[in-house]
Amino acid sequence: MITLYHCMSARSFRPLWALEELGLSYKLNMLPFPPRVHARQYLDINPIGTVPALVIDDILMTESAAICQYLAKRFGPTALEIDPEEPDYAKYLNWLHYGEATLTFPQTLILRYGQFEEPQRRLPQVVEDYSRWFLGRLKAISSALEGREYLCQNRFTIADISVGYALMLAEFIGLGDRFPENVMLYWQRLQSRESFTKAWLAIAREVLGQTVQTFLDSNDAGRDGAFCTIALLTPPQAIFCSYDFVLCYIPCIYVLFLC
Ligand SMILES: N[C@@H](CCC(=O)N[C@@H](CS)C(=O)NCC(=O)O)C(=O)O
Repeated sequence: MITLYHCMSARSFRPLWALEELGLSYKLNMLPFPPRVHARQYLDINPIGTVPALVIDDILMTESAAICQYLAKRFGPTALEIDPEEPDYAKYLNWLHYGEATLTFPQTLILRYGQFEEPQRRLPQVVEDYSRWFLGRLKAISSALEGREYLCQNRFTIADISVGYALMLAEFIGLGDRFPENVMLYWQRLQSRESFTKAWLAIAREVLGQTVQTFLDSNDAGRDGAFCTIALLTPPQAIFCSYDFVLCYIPCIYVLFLC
């Protein structure tokens, strides 16, 4: 049994997307953000209180890129990973970790000091500096994509999931219109995958199936913005989620939770 603990828009989207790519069955457990404040019992599962947490065969994993790597290896062989014998193996590992370590971390600073700190603790200079820092690091992605549809070996891999999540978060926080053109096209290509839509539908099912109270309780958006989301998918399935509201639209059904 695989259980994935996830908060809206958090890095746990990476393993969720990988689970859908691999066609595995899993239990998705949505938590209010931040769980260490709003779901104290979660600390019994993951003592550091972060998401993702993936529990499989009594093993706990808490790093989003490592979980993707584990799933691909354990449930492969799959084209989602690159073998050491393939020419792009080193690039693959590099992009897999670049997505988290280089592209996601600066965004947590942007969110924290731009939106979630008390107004008197906000630091516009940090927001500006780390926005530029992030956009500067995107240049490597832009170069890597020249003449390619995906980052390595001309096929979609979990390295694209890792970087794709960082692009999703960047779009949510308003940096999307500053992506280089080929990065934007790449991001659109990633979103058009069936697994991406299925991941969002899994979230929608879980949100619709659980008590609204969980979301009503979570009104502080945490410190790194995992609950701050505006996600728009191609109709007919679209989900808009935000700090202020969660709106899920599944064909012909609108549900509005006011938080
Ligand atoms: N490097 C970890 C970072 C995990 C992490 O910090 N997750 C954030 C959400 S995106 C979190 O759970 N924050 C809540 C907290 O710090 O209490 C990963 O890639 O999974």
